[in-house]
Amino acid sequence: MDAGSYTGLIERYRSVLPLPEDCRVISLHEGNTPLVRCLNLDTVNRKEIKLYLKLEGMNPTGSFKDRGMTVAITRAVSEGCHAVICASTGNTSASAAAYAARAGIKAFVLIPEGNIAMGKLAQAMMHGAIILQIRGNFDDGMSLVRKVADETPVKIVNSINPYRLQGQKTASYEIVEALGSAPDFHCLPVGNAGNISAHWVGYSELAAENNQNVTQACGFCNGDCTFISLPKVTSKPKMLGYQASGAAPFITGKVVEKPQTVATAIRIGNPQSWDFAQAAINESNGWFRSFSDEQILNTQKLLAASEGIFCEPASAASVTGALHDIESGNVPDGSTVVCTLTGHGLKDPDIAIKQCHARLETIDADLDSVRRSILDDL
Ligand code: AN7
Repeated sequence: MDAGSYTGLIERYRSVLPLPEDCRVISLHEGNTPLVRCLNLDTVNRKEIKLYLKLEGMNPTGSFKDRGMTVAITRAVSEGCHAVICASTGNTSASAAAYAARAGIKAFVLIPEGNIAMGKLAQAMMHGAIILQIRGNFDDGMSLVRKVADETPVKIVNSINPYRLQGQKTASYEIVEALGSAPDFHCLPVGNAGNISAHWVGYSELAAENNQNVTQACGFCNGDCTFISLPKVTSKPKMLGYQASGAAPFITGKVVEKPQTVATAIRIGNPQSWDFAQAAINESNGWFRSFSDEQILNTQKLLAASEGIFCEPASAASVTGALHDIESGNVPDGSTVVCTLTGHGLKDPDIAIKQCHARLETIDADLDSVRRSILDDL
């Protein structure tokens, strides 16, 4: 470990991660992401809600996937794997490609042709993944990956790989450490349903009776203080999962054959972690809800314009849902709420520019024109 600096979530949370002690850690110093309080949203202030945004877009490849990928790739390498594979709506492929590059192994990624955000495609290409664009959607890709991994020596790094969820649970640990307790509500966008399941694992571990035995490698020092203990947690949040209306199997109660949404990250009709996610909702007394693309994009813009925080469309589903449930009183006044912003806004510049009506004014390059424009707008 580098003296005095954070070196990634495996070093920090080693004692609660299922990895061999002597394994070579594949890390890009993921995790330790900001938890930022909203200051300017009317609904939130009126109802005296403490709303925090967990900025998972600040991970090395710009999404929460890095938490799971560091553990899955570290584990795969420790088992002697030379190649990994995933189906992806984009972020998993970007993360798998980056961590495979770091490890010096091959990554095969299956992505739906024409339905992945430009930034994510650029990442998979730059990191040297072998990219298979399929004439089909994520769910088609997922079922192909399951089949091909049975007959070829490639390790699946989708969230059906249990090490992915183990890594992703560390987001809950960070939130509890930052707040000193669990929030009352935790809101997430739901696609394949791995992340909401992983968060519930994390909160449940922290609230388990024997959690005083859980100690953490601190990650911030060079041996003087190797372990810190976690806050004693007595409660767990209600988990709220939000989907796009055109890709909402948890709302319709059955697989959606042709999922459609502008939030391509969550354009998934057959979530692989269906049962885990449903259990998280049931056990926590939470709920699922869905919102239109228009509502999701409006929230994306609202966050960017009023809080200075730019997330990708799928991520905005969490705040869309939170604001709805706060306004309608399902989330009581005064509650502490965490929304996960799963991916960075820069992942998908096309959608941002297309939906945003910001004025782009072209003027002559002279002082008069600039001055006139400023005075017009002051
Ligand atoms: C930004 O990359 O499934 O419910 O293949 O990229 O755990 O699937 C991405 C999912 C939310 C949904 N927000 O999380 C993939 C992929 C963003 C995402 C989700 C995804 P899960």
